[in-house]
Amino acid sequence: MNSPNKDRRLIIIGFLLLPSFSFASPTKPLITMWKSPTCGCCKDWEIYLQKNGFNVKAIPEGNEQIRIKLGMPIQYGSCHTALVNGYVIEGHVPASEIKRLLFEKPKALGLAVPAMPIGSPGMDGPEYRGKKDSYDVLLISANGKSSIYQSYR
Ligand SMILES: [Cu+2]
Repeated sequence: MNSPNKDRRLIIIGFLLLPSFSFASPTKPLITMWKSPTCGCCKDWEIYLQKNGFNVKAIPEGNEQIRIKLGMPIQYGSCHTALVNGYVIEGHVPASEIKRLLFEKPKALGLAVPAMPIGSPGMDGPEYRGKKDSYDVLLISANGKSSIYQSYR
């Protein structure tokens, strides 16, 4: 017959082991984003990323300085700039292309959706009444050239 002390020990060991099982699931990639503190569509993109498998750290200090620092050319500029696993992500880039980038690991600076196309993630709130602009997700190379990574039209 088990002693109550031994039962208690087994329960404690069980609880100690539990967290290791939950840690076994793949961890979410951390994406750090710089945005203006008053940018609503930036906040919507942040929430969208959290819902789509990312840990998001938002830095509300604006994105113009960091965009220059990270080497993202101004012609691809948008309202927020982010960094994930060493890649620069400019603007309202869909989560699926960020995941594809992290999977394929191309030699590149990162991805950009220039300006703020209506219908892109974070630019798709009720105020836009389902309107969708065509836009391209651009792969930006280290020398600043771009190629189409994915078209949405
Ligand atoms: Cu925006």
